[in-house]
Amino acid sequence: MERIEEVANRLHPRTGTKFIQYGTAGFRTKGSELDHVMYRMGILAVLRAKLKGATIGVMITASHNPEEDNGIKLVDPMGEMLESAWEKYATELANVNDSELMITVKKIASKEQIDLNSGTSPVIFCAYDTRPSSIPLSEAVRDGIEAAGGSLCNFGKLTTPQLHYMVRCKNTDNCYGTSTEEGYYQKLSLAFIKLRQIQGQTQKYQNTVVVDAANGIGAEKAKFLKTYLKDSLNIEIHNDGTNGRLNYLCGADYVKVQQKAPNGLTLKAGSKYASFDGDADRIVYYYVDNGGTFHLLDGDKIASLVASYLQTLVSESGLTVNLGLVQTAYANGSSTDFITQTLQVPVVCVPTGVKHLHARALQFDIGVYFEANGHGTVLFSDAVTEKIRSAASDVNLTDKQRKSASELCIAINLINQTVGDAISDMLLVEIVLGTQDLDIENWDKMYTDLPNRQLKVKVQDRTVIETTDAERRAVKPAGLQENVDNLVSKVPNGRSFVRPSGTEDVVRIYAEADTQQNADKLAVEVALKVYDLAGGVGDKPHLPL
Ligand code: G16
Repeated sequence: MERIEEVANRLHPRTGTKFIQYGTAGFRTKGSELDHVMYRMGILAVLRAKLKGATIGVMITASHNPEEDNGIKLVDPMGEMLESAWEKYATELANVNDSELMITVKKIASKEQIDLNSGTSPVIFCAYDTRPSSIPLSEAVRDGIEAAGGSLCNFGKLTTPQLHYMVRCKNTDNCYGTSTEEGYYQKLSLAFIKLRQIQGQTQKYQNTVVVDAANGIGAEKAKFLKTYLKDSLNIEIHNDGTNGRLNYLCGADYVKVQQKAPNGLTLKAGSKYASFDGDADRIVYYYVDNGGTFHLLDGDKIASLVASYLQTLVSESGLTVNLGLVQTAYANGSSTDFITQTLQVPVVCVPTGVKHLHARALQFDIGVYFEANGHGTVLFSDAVTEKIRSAASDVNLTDKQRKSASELCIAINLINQTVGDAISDMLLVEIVLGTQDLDIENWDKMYTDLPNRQLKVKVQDRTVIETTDAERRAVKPAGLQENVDNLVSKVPNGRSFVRPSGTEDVVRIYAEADTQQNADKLAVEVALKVYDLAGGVGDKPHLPL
C-alpha cells in the first residue's frame, strides 16, 4: 500500500484535470486519457476484493464505442456489475490529484471498514478486448493491483461476458462452471447439443447463422465455439477483424441505430444474420425479405421470443413461477403491448444500463431482461432453479411435466446469467427457433414494431439534461419536456424522450410514431429542441436523415 503514490508519480501520473465519471458501463473515453484511471481502478479492485473476501473482475473495453476509445469496469463476485454505491468511490478515486491518492484510499477503506494491513493478497481477474490501447492499459491496471497488494490473473483477450462468467465460477468454487475459457465453451456447447437432441424434426428452421462480429473479440471467440458445437450449428463469421476497423460501419450498435445491414455483408433473402458489438455482450438479428426490404429483430424481439419459450416450458411443467420481463424506455411500444397482452408476462421499465435491468430482474423467480439494443439475459433465482431441478425427477409428475422441467434445467446451463452475452444469447435464440420450428421471417411476425428513430446531439455539457420516470421525462433544462410533449401530441402513436448518454459525450433522442416519416420528423424536431435548449454544438439536426 505504501507504494501507491510512489508508483503513481513514477509511472501513472494524472496529467490533465479533466473530470471523468463512472457511467452507464464504467469509465469510457479516449484510450489516451485513461492510464491513471486504469492504475487507480486496479487499486479499487483490490479494496473491493478485500471487502468481499472474493475475486473481483476488471474488464478493459469500450464495447460499442470507436476503436480509439477505451474503458474499464469492475465486476462484482457473482459476475454482476459493480454495486452502485461503489461507483462514487470509483469516480472520486479517478479524479483526485496524485498527492491525494493515498488519503482517498484510506478514506474509502475506513468508510467500508476494510483492513488495509490484513496481509491477504486478493486475486483480481483481468481481461481486455482487441483495441490497440488495451494491452498498455492492462499494464497500468496490473501496477495498481500490485501496488495495492493484490495479485493479477490476466486472461488476455476475452469477451466482456466471458470475464463476468469466470469471476462467478471462481467465487462459487466452480459450481457455476469451470473458470477457464474452455470451461465456458464446454458448458454452453454441452447444453446446446443436448437441447438440439431433444428438439423435434424441423421444416422451416435452418441451422445456419451469418455473424457480423463488429471486427471485435467476438469473432475469435465464436470461432473457438464452433469447434465445440460440431455440426449442431453452422456459424459463418464475417467482419472478423482481419480487414476492417472495430465497430466501424458494422456491429450491433450500428445495425440497430442505422436500421441497415453492416458493411462487409451482402444480405440474401432466405438467410439469417446477427451482429455482435465490439466486446460481444450485445446481439441483434436481421434479414431481407424477397422484395429486398431490411428487417431488424432487436433486443425486444429476442426478449419476446425467449419469454414465450420459457413461459411455455414453465406452464408445461406445471410449476408456479413468477416470470417477468424488464425493459427500458427504448423498448418499442409494440413489444411491450405484445409481452403484456399476448404473452401475459408483466413488464417493468427501468433506466438504461444493464446494471439497472439486472437488479430489477433479480426480483422475479425468472427475470428476462433485454435492452432494445440487444443487451440482455435471463436470471433464475436459486429457489426456482432448485424447484425446476426437483420437478425434472419428480415421479409424481407426468412424463410431459418432467420432460419440460428437464428442458428448462438444460436451458439454464445455456444462459450466461452474469450479464448479456452475444454468444450465449445467439445459442438460446437458435434453440428457441429450432424448438418452435421458426424461420426468421416467422419469428419477426410475432408483432410489428412501431417505426422509430434514434438520434444523438452533441452539446457543451450533457449533464444539463436530467431525467425522471425511468428516463422517460426530462426535468432539466426548463421547458424541454413541455416542448417534447407538444411535439409528441401532434403525431399519431407518437412517443419520444431524451437522455444524456452514459458512454458517449452526447444526448440521445428516441422517437416512435405511426410511420417512419413521422418518427424521423419527430426525432429531428425533438433533437432541435435539445440543440436549442441544452447548448447544442456543431451541425443542427435536420431532415433528411
Ligand atoms: C453500455 C451499457 C448498456 C447501454 C449502452 C448505451 O453498452 O452496458 O446497458 O444501453 O452502453 O448506454 P448510453 O445510452 O448511456 O450511452 P455497451 O455495450 O457499450 O457496454
